[in-house]
Amino acid sequence: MSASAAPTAPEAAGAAARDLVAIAEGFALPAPVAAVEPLGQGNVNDTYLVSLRGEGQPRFVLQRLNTRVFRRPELVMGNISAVCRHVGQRLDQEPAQPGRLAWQVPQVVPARGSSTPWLVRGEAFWRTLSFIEDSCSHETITDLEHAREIGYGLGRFHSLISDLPAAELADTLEGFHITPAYLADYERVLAKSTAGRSAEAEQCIAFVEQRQGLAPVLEQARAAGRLQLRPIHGDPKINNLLMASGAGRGVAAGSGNRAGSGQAIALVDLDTVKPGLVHYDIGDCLRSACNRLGEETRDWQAVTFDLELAEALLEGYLGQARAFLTPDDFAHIADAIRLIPFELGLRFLTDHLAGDVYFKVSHPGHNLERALVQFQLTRSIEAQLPAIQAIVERLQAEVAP
Ligand code: GN1
Ligand code: MG
Repeated sequence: MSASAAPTAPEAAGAAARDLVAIAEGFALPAPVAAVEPLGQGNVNDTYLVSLRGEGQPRFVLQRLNTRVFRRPELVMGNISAVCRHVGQRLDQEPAQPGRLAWQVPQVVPARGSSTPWLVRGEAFWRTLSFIEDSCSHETITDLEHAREIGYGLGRFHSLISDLPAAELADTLEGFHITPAYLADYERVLAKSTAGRSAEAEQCIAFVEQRQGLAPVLEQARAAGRLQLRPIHGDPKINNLLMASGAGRGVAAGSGNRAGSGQAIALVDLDTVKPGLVHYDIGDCLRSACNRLGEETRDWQAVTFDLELAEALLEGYLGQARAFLTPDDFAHIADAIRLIPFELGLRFLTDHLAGDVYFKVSHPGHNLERALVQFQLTRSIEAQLPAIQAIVERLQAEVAP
């Protein structure tokens, strides 16, 4: 192709937008597609919001699954369908929770003229889910009430899937949240990365070195039979919890809150739903919500773990989850709160050293900055570990099952 025949940036963008519309049209949507726009801040998949022509049409979420990460995407879809079906049945059977908006589950959309809910175009694997309207999500926590709702949302989700046998879900991401496996990966990558490393990278390497012994704490408890595999979300970070925006639909009787605004109503991004330990979810939710600066801050030195937010979040969580947690589960919550930010920092650091091959980055050094944030958060958690343990023990005694 001659240089003059190469598409200009706007032409290429226009063609890409038309391609996206054509892909969205490949799903059994109730009306023609009007627009497809980027949605959210995912680090792994590409996500778009699909709007349809005509007034009052629902919107949809179109996603291209990253098949370098999710190597068996059809199994991911199987897990999502199983969980959505199960939660749907549970919701149909249970009475409404007084004062609460109905909990919502995204619906999987079938491909047009196909029995499967996905489309393969070249190398790309696409799927579409319903969009939860009248909701919003946040990158950082707003206040204590928000923290309590985030905890409620995770507890509600866990409680709704607590009677789904883990064996009914496929292991779609082997090694996900298995900290010793991430440590082994890191060591392999580190051994190969000899090129000049920044002072910050060296600081992170030293941080990991001092905490090697921490890595197996949850896996050892699992191997010893103290913790069991259950269905989990896998990625319940703050922006995956949708809060009612108060824009419509009303609220169940008994609420003092007119539109139920701010209530957690859904936990989305279900790609990582699979068997795991609820502790991975608890740790991930707290590391994400109790860092007021958010995981993308560049001001990593200022990062702290906010104990007050943690207490509110755990209170919200245990109000829903208390009934199915065992004493051994409680005994490992503080470990999980410390471990999961360490693990995520390790994953970011490994990716930085490997040349940014897993997480999307917006600039060189992005993964290193993210690692610094998670390690600073881990430091702050370590300094407050006795207080965290005391909160867990108090709530274990106080929150009635
Ligand atoms: C990734 O792509 P996203 O933002 O949903 C990652 C999570 C991390 C998170 C950190 C499959 O999730 O484990 O906690 O980034 N997902 C996968 O922001 O690795
Ligand atoms: Mg995710």
